[in-house]
Amino acid sequence: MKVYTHLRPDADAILSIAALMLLKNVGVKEVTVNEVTEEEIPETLGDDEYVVDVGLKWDGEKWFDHHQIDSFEMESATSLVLAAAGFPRDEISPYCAWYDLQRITDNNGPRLALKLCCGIENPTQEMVANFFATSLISTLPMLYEKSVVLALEVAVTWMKTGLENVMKMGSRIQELEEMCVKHDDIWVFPETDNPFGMGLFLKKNDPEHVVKATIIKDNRANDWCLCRTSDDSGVDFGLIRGLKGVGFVHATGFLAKVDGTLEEAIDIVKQSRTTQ
Ligand SMILES: [Mn+2]
Repeated sequence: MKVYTHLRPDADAILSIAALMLLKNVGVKEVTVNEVTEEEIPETLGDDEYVVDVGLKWDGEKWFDHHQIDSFEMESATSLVLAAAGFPRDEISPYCAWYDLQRITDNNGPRLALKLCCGIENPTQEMVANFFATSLISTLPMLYEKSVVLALEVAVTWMKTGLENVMKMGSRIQELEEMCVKHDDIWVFPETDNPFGMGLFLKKNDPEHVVKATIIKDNRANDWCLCRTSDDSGVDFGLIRGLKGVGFVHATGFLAKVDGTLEEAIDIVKQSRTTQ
């Protein structure tokens, strides 16, 4: 694989090449990175040739530059490569910590990226966030100065875990969609005891925040696990503490475990409403 990118590649250039490598299953030894000016980019590309983060073109196949896109969405070459492979931003952001940080850093600098992505509230968070941003914007290019192979290896490793989760997420959300039984604003998933993917499932399927609570099977001693969808969903399981069939109730009232039939579990959620 041969990739053309701009001179002195930054984190976006390196990460977009890493994304291409992962998606095309190409190892570091099989990649040649050509640093070029706009004028030096060939007009036509061979079978296994790509242009990232330079070139002012985006065709979703071979050309992945974002500098010509006038958008508040703040695309990056990396996000264009990943989007072309079917990883839209909404699906990537929650599972790849580096994704939004990198994208906004590339467009607006690390200061705004940290503010938007990390919601810094205390010095410890700021320290962690700074470390992360610094490693994004400088470590990858610094590594690159020493060795393109090393920089790409770091980038691929970094990206892999996140994308693996995103990949699992697609089929998981489909599973949840298939098993979801809606009882007005209480949604039940009678065939699973695993909350994996529930957050994104609700984000996609309940954009208006109609759902107050979910019920899945319990993975331990009780029959059902009840969970409110947000702190202000109007449900407080603290209200049903001590009732017949009610086992564990979390101190903050967001989670409860109950015994009995599904109908009884639904009834218990109804009794947990803070506004009747
Ligand atoms: Mn870029």
